[in-house]
Amino acid sequence: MTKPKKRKIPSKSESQKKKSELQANIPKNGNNTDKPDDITSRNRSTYIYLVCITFVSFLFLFTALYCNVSSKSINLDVFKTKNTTSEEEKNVPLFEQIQKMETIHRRANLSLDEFQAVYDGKWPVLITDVMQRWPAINWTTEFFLNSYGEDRITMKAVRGSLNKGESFALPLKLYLSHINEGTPDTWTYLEDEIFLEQRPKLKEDIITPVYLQEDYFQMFPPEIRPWNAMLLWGTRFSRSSLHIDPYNWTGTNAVFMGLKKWKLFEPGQDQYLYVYPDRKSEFPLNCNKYNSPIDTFNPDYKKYPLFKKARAIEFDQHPGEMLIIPTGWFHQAYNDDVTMAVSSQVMNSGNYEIVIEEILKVNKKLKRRLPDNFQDLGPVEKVSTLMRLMPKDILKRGREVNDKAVHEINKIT
Ligand SMILES: O=C(O)CCC(=O)C(=O)O
Repeated sequence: MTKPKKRKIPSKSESQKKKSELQANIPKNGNNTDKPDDITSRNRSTYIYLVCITFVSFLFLFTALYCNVSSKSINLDVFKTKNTTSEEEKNVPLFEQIQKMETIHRRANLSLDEFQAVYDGKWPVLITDVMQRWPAINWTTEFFLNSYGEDRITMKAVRGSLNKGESFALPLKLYLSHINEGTPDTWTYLEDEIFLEQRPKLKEDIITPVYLQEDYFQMFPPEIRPWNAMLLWGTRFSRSSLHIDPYNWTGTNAVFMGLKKWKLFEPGQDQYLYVYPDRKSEFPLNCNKYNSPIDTFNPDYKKYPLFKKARAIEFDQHPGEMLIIPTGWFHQAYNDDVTMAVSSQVMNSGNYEIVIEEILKVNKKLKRRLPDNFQDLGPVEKVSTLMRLMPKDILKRGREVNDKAVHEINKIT
């Protein structure tokens, strides 16, 4: 090992020599006419200047940190919740916990308490240990071909761009015979809301996890209850639009095969997402439709320059993982392989007020029927009151729409 060199301390005479050299170098008639005293006072000014700069830098750093923390105030609040923080999290410094909220969390053994305190309505989460208990985890292409190959499904075929799609109904085996033919410009996507609903035995292969057991949609009459197990089976390159789910519900997505990529946008970024104004879902119990024309996996920045400012959390979802998307988050999925998944939704104590608000924004007749004390009611009473007061014409239209959807699929074209 080489010994570190000792720094040479100049002797007194050497330092005096240096001082006199310095003085000798001061030009007599030049711009610099400082005398030794002036040099000392200039050094003092430099020192004060440096102290000021350091102080201002610290002030700036502190303000930046403070703003960052403030902008995460929702997340901070959840960590204040008593009795819900795991032992592991108690030992992690708060700043690190906030940092962790920048990405998706993969969680196993997540308690219901912690789910409600940390994730529900606040931050997306991938649950990695529930699907393993479902009989559906054994679903394969062969199983579907053998058992349901002749059955008809609905699908979307897209050519050129995300917004140029056409819907078709055809036998599952015909659809699957083209499942490996997706290209970046041409893809097909089986998006069928009623396939599983019409096959209750098959639907039983999916077990509702504890996080989704509270679901006020089950109090809706069947005519207007959203179908709650959409089968999604896409070629490589297939994708959804960028959207918030209807009624602002909490969405779920369980992947059985393939690879799904996601971009999720924390609420408060609508100004960058070019959301279509005034669109409606056309559900019998109607609601606003919050959709964006942007394909976030192939964005057209010329057309949508503000989109550059939007911040997404991006991640892959693998088979056996179930995603829970909080209310109010714009999201888009992209299948990077032939991918099969089932999506669903809940209305629960974490989002029921938002869902009711979305329903009442559009259904004015229902809103006019509400009793004066509606705001004082609890969640279950609120939902049952709404259902009791539901106008008959909405229920009638619900029956018609459901019948039509079933008829369309079974119609040979
Ligand atoms: O997996 C997908 O294609 C996305 C589905 C989705 O976003 C939804 O069901 O709301």
